[in-house]
Amino acid sequence: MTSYATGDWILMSCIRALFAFTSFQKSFLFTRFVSFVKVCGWFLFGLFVCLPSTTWAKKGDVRKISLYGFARFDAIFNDARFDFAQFAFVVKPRLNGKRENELDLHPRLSRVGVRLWSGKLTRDIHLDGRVEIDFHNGGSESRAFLRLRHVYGVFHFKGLSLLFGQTGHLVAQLSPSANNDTTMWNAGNIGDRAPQLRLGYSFQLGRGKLSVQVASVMPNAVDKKDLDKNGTLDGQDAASPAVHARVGFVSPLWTKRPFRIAFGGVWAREEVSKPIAGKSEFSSLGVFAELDFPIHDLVGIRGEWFLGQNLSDLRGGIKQGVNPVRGTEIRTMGFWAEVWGKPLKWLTFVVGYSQDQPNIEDLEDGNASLNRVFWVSAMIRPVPAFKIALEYLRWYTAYKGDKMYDGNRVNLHFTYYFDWTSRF
Ligand SMILES: [Ca+2]
Ligand SMILES: [Ca+2]
Ligand SMILES: [Ca+2]
Repeated sequence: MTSYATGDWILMSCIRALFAFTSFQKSFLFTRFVSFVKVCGWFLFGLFVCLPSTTWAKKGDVRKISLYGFARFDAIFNDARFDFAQFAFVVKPRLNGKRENELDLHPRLSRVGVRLWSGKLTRDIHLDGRVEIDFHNGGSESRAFLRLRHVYGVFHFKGLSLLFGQTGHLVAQLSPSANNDTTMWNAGNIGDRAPQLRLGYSFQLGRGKLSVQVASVMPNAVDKKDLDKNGTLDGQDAASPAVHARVGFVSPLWTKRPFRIAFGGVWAREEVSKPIAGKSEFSSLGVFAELDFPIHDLVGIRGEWFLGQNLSDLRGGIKQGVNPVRGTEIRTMGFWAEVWGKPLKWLTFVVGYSQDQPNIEDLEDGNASLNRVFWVSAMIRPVPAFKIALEYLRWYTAYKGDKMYDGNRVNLHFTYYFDWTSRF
């Protein structure tokens, strides 16, 4: 305050000295003029003081931003009753033997994302990140709620990386091209999204790159499992994170698209305070494989395979992790595979098959014992900004002690893409 008063006195004296022998000093405008000069003077002084520190603060500031996403509209027709008409996981048993039709129109998969790249924090460390949302989180059909898909930052230090936030599960990262909503989850495709802390190291191996990663993942982020209904997720109750590990290899081939193979494993514990059929602890275990093999620029195959027990939190086992009647984990195995063809630059065809088949001995009558989907899709993208796609899915769900039910699902969707990048 003292330095402000001294500075103010010096400024005032200078102004008075400047106009000491003029009549302007006596005019009514002089006070206003002095106030104006004072404000400008202090503003410039503040700028002068702050500018060097602002320059220092720029270390690690965002240097590049990309705003991306799309507006999308889906029209879906089902000729049988699914668990959800909009986002199907299983075909439901027929009510009174009746086959029912369903129709759904929605824009919920529309997406907005921001990618951020920061300047170097030190000579070797830099930071980047991402926030991405869509609108598939409930609400009415005209007032959808936001859904957080990705929100994370990543430190990079030479080959090392540390990711903190939420993104896709570390294992089983591929997804089929059709059914972009439930992506054949619980029907052969495994791996969703969850909060996590992920450490990775990657290095050059021949012409390709090998990466080794391990992650501490929030358990029950997807299946919300609370078997004893005590209000605490059973993975939270166990007080240990799910551990995911993955080794992946990506290498250029004779094609534009790279070859990719990966193997992963998952381990997690769950605990209940009120025993379920005499058991208080459950474990989740799984092994995973991913393959993306472009045979030619015009054709390729992709797919995944998994085997494990209590995998409902990763979308395996047809939504079934633990059998609450017996207090035992449900074992399951599943896979998906698709062949894609791109005969023209703007045209892609896909044919695929997937299935998830829990061990029938681990199930009770009425539990889903097999969930399988066959799909064909055609995608037309005449310009990068626009895509129209038509998908046909033939779906089968079998129930123990009952029979297998089938359903046909047709999905037409339109997408307008945008992508804008700015550098500072
Ligand atoms: Ca997957
Ligand atoms: Ca619980
Ligand atoms: Ca506990």
